[in-house]
Amino acid sequence: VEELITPQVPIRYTQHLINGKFVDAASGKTFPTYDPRTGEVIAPVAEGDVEDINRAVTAARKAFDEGPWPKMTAYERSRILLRFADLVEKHSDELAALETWDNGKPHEQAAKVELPIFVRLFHYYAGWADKIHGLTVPADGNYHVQTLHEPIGVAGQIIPWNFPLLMFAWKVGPALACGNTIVLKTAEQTPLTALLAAKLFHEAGLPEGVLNVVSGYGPTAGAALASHMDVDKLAFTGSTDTGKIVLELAARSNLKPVTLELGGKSPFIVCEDADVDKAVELAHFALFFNQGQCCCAGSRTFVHERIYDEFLEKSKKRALKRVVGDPFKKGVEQGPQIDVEQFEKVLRYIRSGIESNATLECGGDRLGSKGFFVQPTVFSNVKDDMLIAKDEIFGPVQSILKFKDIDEVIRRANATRYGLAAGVFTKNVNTANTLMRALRAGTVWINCFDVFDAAIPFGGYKMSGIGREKGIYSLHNYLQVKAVVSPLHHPAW
Ligand code: TXE
Repeated sequence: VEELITPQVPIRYTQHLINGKFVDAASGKTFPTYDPRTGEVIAPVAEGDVEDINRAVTAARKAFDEGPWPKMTAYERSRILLRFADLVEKHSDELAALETWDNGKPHEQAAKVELPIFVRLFHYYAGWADKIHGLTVPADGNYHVQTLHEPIGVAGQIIPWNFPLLMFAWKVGPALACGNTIVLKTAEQTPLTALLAAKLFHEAGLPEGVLNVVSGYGPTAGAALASHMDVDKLAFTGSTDTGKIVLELAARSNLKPVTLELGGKSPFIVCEDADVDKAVELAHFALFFNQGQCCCAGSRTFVHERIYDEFLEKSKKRALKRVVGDPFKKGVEQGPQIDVEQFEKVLRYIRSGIESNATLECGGDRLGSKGFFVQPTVFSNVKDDMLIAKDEIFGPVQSILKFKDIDEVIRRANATRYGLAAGVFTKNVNTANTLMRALRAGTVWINCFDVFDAAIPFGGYKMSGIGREKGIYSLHNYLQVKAVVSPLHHPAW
C-alpha cells in the first residue's frame, strides 16, 4: 500500500462534550487515536475516567429531571431529530472522511452506504417520537386502567469501533425519541465522529445536557458508566466477554436494565439449487464487508457437497480479486483492520487454521509492511471443531464447510454459543422456510445479507446478546411502563 491520500478534513473536536460544552478531561489526560492505515497518531483526545463520567451523568440527570427535554412536546423533539438529520446530510463529506480516517473503512462505503443509513434512522425515530403512547386496559372490576409509556431516564451507552456512526445512531436515535437523556462512551479506537455528530445535534437545537459524549477506555470510563448509581439504563455493543462484565457491573450497582449486542459466528448456508456465481458473491460480501469486522459476519460458509468444488474455486478467485488498499482511494473494497490488537488476533487465527489442517486457499498473511492490512483469506476443508469455525475472528478470513443435507446443516449451524444472524441461499421456498424456522438466530437473511433498514430489529439469541435494537423493538428498551388505576365510581368510604 503506497502513496496514501491525505484526508482533507479538519479535526475539530477532541474534548468531551458535557452539558453542551467541549471540556478537557478532569485529569487533563489525553490518549491517542490512530490512523489504521499507518499506525500513526491522528490526534490526542481527552481521556475520560470516573470523574468525567460523574460530570456527564450529573448533566444528563439534571437535563432529565429539570427539562426541558422530557417535558417538551413530542413533536418538538421530533423536529430536533429531523433538523439533526438535515445537518448530518449537509456535513456528510466531513463525517464520512473522518469516519474513514479514524476507522479505516472504505470511504465510498462510509459516504454512500453508512451515512444514508444513519440519516434514515434519525428520520425513522423522528417519526416515532410523537407516536409513543400507552393503552387503555379492560381490567376486571370497576376501574379505569391505563398505561403511560414514560422515558426511562439517563441512558448509558457504550459503543464499539467497527461502525462508529451507525452504532451512535442505533443507540441515540431511539433513546432521544423516547425523551431520555444520554451519556455515550465511544470506543477508544474511534472517538472522532461521535463528537462531531453530537455537536451537530446541539446546532439542531438539542438542549444542553441531553446528549453527553465521553471518550476513553473501557475498564475506566466504560466501567464507571456501567456501574454508575444514577444511570437508569445501559446499552452496550461489543464483545461477549465485555458484555458479561458490564452486565455484572450493572447488577452489582443499581440493577439498571441492560441490552447487549455481542459477538457472533453466523452461518451462511448455500443450498444445492443455488446459482453458484450469485451465491459466491453474496457469501463473499457477507464475510468480507467492513474488513470482516461485523458482529453478524457470515463467518461459517456452509456449502452443499454437490456444488462445493465449483463454489470453492470461484470463492478463491473472488477473494484474490478483492481490492485492498488505502480506503480513501476509489474502488478500494477493503482497508486496514482497526488496530494492532485486532490485526494480530486475525493473524493468530489464520495460523491456527493452518495448524489445524484446514486448507489455505489464498491469502494468509499481512499485506504490505505498514498499517494493519490483511490479505483476503479463504480456508476450505474447515471442520466444525476447529477454532476458526468456533470463535469470532472479526477479520477477512472466510471458512468454507461442506454439508450433505438440510437436517445436518441445521444441526451444525445451530451448534454454536452464538445466535446473531444467519444467511440462506436457495431458490426453493420450502427449503428457505424450513431453514428460516429452524435457525436459532436474531436475523435470518434469505437470498440477501446485511440489510440494515432502520425498521428491522437486530439482536442476538444465546450469547450474542439480550434485547433488540432498531425498529419498534428498540423503543421498549428506553421506556418505563406505568400502570395507572382508578375506580370508576366514587368509592363509598
Ligand atoms: O471489544 P470490547 P474490543 C468483538 C470482536 C473483537 C472483540 C474484541 O470479536 O475482536 O470483540 O474487541 C468498552 N467496562 N467485537 O476489545 O472490549 C470499550 O471501550 C465497560 C464485536 O474492541 O467489547 C468499547 O467502547 N466498557 C463487536 C466497547 O466496550 C468496556 C464490536 C467494546 O469493546 C470495558 C466490537 C469494561 N470493562 C468488537 N472494556 C460487535 N458486537 O459488533 C471495554 N469496554
